[in-house]
Amino acid sequence: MSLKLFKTRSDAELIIKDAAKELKAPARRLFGKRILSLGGLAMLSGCNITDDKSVNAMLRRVSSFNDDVQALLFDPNQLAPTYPDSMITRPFPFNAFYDIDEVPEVDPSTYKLAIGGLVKGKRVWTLDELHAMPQESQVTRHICIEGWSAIGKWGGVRFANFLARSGADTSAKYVAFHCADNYSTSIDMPTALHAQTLLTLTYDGQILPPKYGFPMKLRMPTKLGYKNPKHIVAITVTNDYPGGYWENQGYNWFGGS
Ligand SMILES: Nc1nc2c(c(=O)[nH]1)N[C@H]1C(S)=C(S)[C@@H](COP(=O)(O)O)O[C@H]1N2
Ligand SMILES: [Mo]
Repeated sequence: MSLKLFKTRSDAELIIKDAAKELKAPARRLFGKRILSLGGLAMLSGCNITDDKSVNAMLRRVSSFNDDVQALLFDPNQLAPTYPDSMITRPFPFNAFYDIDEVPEVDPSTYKLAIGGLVKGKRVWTLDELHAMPQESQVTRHICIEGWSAIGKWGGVRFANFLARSGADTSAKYVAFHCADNYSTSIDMPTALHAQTLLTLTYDGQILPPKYGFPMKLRMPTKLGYKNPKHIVAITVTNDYPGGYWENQGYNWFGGS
């Protein structure tokens, strides 16, 4: 089985277009209880999905699926596409489980990021400490299963570095996130350690604005939008399945793209 996902930009664009169409259909009808990402399907089937017909054929062919298989197929060395600054979507869309006028206001002077669970090192971080760590930025595509995608530029600390400095047990299964708006999600450790997984503090070169998740958003171009938590206040390293806000309502836990 080969991974031919997002081989070219036009592939990716078609996949996104098709994802918008297919994933609006009731998930139950297509796959039983779980919503699948088309990326996951492509990985499972080894299909090169380039048009509506092949996507539909693939959807028909793949009838069962689970997170373990998807996690197994995740290639930690596979990089998501990056784009030039000129392709950034302006304005970048806002999305949350509430309207934009309800975005939480986090006070930077009192804010602290807690990390707990299977960690032996530093457990509380201030924003200044995070800004003092090596920073990198990337221009990547954010894909929301509600049927839109957009290219944005995020900058911050490589999450693998942050976990190392926190003394996290990287043999643990999960990393869970709790957010200032009570949102939550969780990811597998290989994704947490992926080179493009960033604990971002900036958007387009500026401090992350409230609507995009101030003070921080975990940005993973290998994951669908709902797996990318904004306004993170607490991180837990654990072997107990943590679930998440949308995951507990039936969204696919792996949520890869
Ligand atoms: N804290 C928090 N994080 C969240 C969400 C949310 O409602 N609350 N929504 C998720 C979803 S579904 C998407 S598509 C993206 C939207 O991020 P954006 O507003 O930067 O576009 O945030 C994700 N992270
Ligand atoms: Mo989303």
